[in-house]
This record gives sequence, structure tokens and C-alpha cells, in this order.
Amino acid sequence: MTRNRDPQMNFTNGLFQKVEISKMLNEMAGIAQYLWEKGWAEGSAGNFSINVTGMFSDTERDSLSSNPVIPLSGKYPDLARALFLISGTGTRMREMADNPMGYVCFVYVGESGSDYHLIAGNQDEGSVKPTSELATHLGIQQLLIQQKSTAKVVLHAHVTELIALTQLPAFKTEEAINSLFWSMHPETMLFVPEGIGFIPYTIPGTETIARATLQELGRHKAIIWEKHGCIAVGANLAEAFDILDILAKSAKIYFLCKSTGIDPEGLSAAQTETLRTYYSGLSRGN
Ligand code: 2HA
Ligand code: ZN
Repeated sequence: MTRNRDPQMNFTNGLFQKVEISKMLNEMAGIAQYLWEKGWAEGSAGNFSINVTGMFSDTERDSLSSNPVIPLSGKYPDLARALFLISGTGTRMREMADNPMGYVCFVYVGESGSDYHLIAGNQDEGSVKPTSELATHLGIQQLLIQQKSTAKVVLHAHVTELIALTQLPAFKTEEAINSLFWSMHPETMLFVPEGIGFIPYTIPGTETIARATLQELGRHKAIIWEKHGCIAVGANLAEAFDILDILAKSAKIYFLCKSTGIDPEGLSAAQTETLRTYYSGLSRGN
């Protein structure tokens, strides 16, 4: 029998035994299943990151420094010694739904903010590396910290209905696409009163898309990447998912109406503004 000679390795394994983390794995499995069923996670599409720094003590996190170190392409000084649970690159959401631990990894950012220690979820089955959109996730996570946001989760998915909207010339501006959302489904005003940010087509996974996304996320909690997909932030996975779901519903209503050959009526600009005033007096979820 092999003996555990390295107490730090013990804790590394213990990461997944934390009650909060096992609850989170259950939530991940549920959301991964929804993303797959909705058709928003074809192949290995979709990814997420969760800031779990607060769930571990400084000592526990520091002990993770014994894990392999990997340089980052950017520098994230505000993420120094922060810990994230991140979906693995090449991960199929439909597989994650059955075995969340096998398709996630922990990313522990080093002191300098320019490298990280990798702890794969399923160490028995080889290492899981973080999503190809890591730069975007870390950039957003850093912004959330700078903004003292309560959001801990960044979720990316290929929401079919929203991608389809970005294929239509009429909806390629932030103003046009938000007017559509609010006018097709009034509840989008409750979930995203500030509207979504619109980012013209850029190659996925690049620093360029990460930078453009950051600029927009200063003012929005959801972003659409033209002809690619969306990003939403939330206090937890369910909250980020809800935002995408409600926006998708709005887009779906539009397409359903159009499929009859008749243009939808929508809310008028005046009705939308009255709704904005009404909802701004209510807390979300009412
Ligand atoms: O995770 O969706 O944008 C794969 C992707 C890349
Ligand atoms: Zn994508």
C-alpha cells in the first residue's frame, strides 16, 4: 500500500471533500445537464469559472503551491492567491452532468498574478486543463473583484437563440438587440434592466475578445459575442444561467412570431419605459 508522504498532496485531494465544493459539484452537474438539454453546449462548447477563494483558508490555499505551475499569458495582480474552480478544456457538458469532478480543475493563481497552479479534478484519469477561454474568465473574475461585485461565477454558453439573433443585420447593435429583448418579453427588464453588451465578431479565446468583454462588463452582467455565444455573471451558476435563459426566451418569442409570417407587435417604447420605472422599484425575483 502506498503511504501518503506529502501532507500537501493530502490537502489537494481534500479540496473536493469540502462540503461547499461537493454542493457546488452537484449544482454544476445540474447546470451542465440544462445546457446540454437546451442545445447550448454542443460538442465541448461552454465553460465556466467560480471564485472559491473564500471557502478556503490562506494556509489551505498556500499549500496548493506544490502543484504544477503554469504561466499565464496576461497578468492579474488582483487575483494573486485567488482560487477558482474552472471547467476543463474539451469538456462535454453532457459528460460533466454525470461526473462533474472528472471535468473540472482548480486554478490557484500565484503571488505574482502571472502564473497558476493546476489541480485537476479527476487525478486518476489524467489531468484536466482549464478552458480555452481562461484569459476571458480570469480577466472578468479580476474585474468582479475590482468592482467589489457579489458575482462569483462567469458562465459561457452557445445559446442558439441569441447567436441566431446576431446573424440578423437588424440586431447588430447594443441598442437594437436590447430593445428587442425588452419588447418581446417584459421580464427581461427585471433581469437585465441595463441590457446586454454586444461584441462584434472576434476569434474566440483571444486576448482581444477578453479585453472587449471586460470593457462591456463594466456596465453589463451579460454579453453577447456576435455569431458565437454569450457570457453571464452571477452570484452562483443558477443565477448566471437564469440570465441567459430569460434572454433566450425573449429571442425565441421573436422567432416564433416571425415563423408565422407576421411581425411581432412587441411593447411600445413608452410601455418599455413605464416597465423600467415600475421594476426599478421592485427587487429582483418579485
Ligand atoms: O469551451 O465555447 O468559446 C469551448 C468554447 C469556446
Ligand atoms: Zn464558445
